[in-house]
Amino acid sequence: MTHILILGGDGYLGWPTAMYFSNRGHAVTVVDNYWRRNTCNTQDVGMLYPVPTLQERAKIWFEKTGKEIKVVIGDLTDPEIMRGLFDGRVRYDWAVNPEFSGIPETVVHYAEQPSAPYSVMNYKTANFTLSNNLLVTNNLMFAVRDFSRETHIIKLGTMGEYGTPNIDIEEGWLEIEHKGRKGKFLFPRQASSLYHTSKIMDTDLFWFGVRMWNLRVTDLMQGPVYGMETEESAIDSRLKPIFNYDEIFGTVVNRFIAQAVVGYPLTVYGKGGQTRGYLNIKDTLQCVHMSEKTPAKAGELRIFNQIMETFSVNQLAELTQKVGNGMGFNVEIKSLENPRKEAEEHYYNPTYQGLIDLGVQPHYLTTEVMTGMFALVAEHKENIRKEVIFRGVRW
Ligand code: USQ
Repeated sequence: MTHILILGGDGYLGWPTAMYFSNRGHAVTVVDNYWRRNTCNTQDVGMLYPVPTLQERAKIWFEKTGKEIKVVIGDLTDPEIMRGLFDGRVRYDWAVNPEFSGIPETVVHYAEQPSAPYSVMNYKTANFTLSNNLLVTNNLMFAVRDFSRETHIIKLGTMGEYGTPNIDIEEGWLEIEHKGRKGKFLFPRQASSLYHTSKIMDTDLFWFGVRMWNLRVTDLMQGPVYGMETEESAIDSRLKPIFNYDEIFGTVVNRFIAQAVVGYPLTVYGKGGQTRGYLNIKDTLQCVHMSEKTPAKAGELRIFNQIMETFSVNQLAELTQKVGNGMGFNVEIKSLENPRKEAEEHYYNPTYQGLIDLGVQPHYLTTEVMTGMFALVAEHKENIRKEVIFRGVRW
């Protein structure tokens, strides 16, 4: 049994990851400051269904499975809170056994402001995004440097770090030949929001830590995730992850399904040729698990592109319409003037073989998978507030 520390354990991906590892026999500690929940309230964007607090969810998980997930509520931009997770000063806000679980063998770092629109709303949200994301990352890097250099850091990056270049996207690195000499460098990055820029800066911080102190880091360049159902959430409906369908925190597939269910025309931004790599939430868990099972070496910054297939926004809208209409919803598609600054028609050819080679078995976005998502979202139809679906945060 190894100890896995999950930073950002209350979020869309953090809580399902905690249950996934706990279910497989690991000791798990989750940390969160409830920023995402609180900001859903301050921004007045509803979630699809209410989600119990982290302490309540850990308690339900223990009652249903007999397995303990320790909970810490705290702000990881405070270095003492981060360091307490490694040196034993931590105080658990919920635990069956409040003794220190010991230094984690693996840290999964999700504790970031994850919304591109939020990051460019105004100078305050931009400042928050940059300071939160970089401070948490730097505090983690120094805690591992000072207390436990063997700990494997799994960090969630984003495919958006690469932008949409006119060349094939490699997994993190690029061999360059320049004036007759060769070298390997981080693939050129060019983000299209300050959130995505903060992720580039995280990568640079860890690349520094790997070179200076031989840290072990896996950086997962993830695409937009969809879905809400995992093996563990099926145990009790109160264990489902936070699910947003609003413009700030909702990702496009989840949004389109919620829109279709309430008869809101699907909000295709601009020409709809924007192509991205997507994955099912179940595959996020597999990818993190496979990365944990085969850690990066000391002094290695290992980068994987964490996507399973690519779609344009138009293809996603057409699939949503086809599935929705087949289920008796009347799904319309409406192109809106794009509030974002991004290429609407572009070349996109990323490599994404590394995680498959580690053993990940993809779940694709088939008609059946989308039908299942429609059914789950439709159960909460009465909670969907049309006025939060689009408000036009402009870049
Ligand atoms: N889009 C629409 N209509 C909508 C919402 C989005 O056309 O109603 C378009 C966007 O313009 C964009 C694409 O769909 O071209 C994806 O947008 P998104 O909101 O699903 O994803 P994004 O803002 O890029 O961010 C999300 C997550 C972020 C993660 C990222 C991966 O919020 O945490 O890092 O996906 S990636 O997109 O590959 O950078």
